Amino acid sequence: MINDSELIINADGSIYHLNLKPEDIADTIIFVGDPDRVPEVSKYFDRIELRKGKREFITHTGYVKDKRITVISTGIGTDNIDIVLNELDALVNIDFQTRSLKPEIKSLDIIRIGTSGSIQGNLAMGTILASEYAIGFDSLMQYYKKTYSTQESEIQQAVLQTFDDLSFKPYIGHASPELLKKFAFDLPMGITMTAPGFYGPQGRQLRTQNVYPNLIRQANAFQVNNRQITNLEMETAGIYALSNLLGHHALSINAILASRVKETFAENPQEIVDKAIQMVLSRL
Ligand code: R1P
Repeated sequence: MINDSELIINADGSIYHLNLKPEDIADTIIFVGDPDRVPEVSKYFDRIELRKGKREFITHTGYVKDKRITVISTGIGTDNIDIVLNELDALVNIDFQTRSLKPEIKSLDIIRIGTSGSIQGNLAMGTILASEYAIGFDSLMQYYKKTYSTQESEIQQAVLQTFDDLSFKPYIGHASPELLKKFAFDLPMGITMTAPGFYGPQGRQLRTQNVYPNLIRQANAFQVNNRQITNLEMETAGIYALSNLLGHHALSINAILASRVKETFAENPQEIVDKAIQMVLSRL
């Protein structure tokens, strides 16, 4: 039995931060960072049955044709991903009446539609890219026991060689092969770097002096098994690594809005994100 302080259930039977009850979510869940992007996704639903929210976690559940689907905003960063992933997992895999694990563990399909910056000069602005792997430069997975596949271990070793001045060890996560096949069969794929902040942790210096001023150059030069780090954002590694751990299927789709190599930003960011949203919804 899981106690009251480990699994916090609100008076109405909803889970602590997400404010959702088990019946409020579908088995396929779209993650977006920005709460304002939730209605940008659900406006394409044929029917919306539920709108709820608390803090940065806004949720709409509805139908695209006869497919039930949930879209939820995670806010920024893997600290939020820790909350969203664990609470969604609890909603499907813990019986809230008995506070014990359900006999059969359910796997959710999780698809992030996010915005991201390019790390490679040949990755054009406006590209919709799928993350095959992600590297977490944040500390989330320092707190969880995780085993790695051979490929993930190779990526982690290569990271430690290229980013040879780091005082910490980045972690690795992978996309669901099934979701890659279903949603990203014709998309460019890459390795996504996940940072725990937008400025120093992404190599930006406005009025600061950074400990790792070469992050972008190192990321640009990184190579392993003919793969490169393609892009940089703030959630994918946490989503992948926690989903890998909990047995959920995850895929991150990145709308490339900035180039950290060419030092430019998109003129039509909304259009690019909308293209990614429509593409994902058309493949449900
Ligand atoms: C930073 O501006 C935010 O934008 C990106 C980053 O991952 C970070 O969350 O993604 P979203 O647009 O999905 O929030």
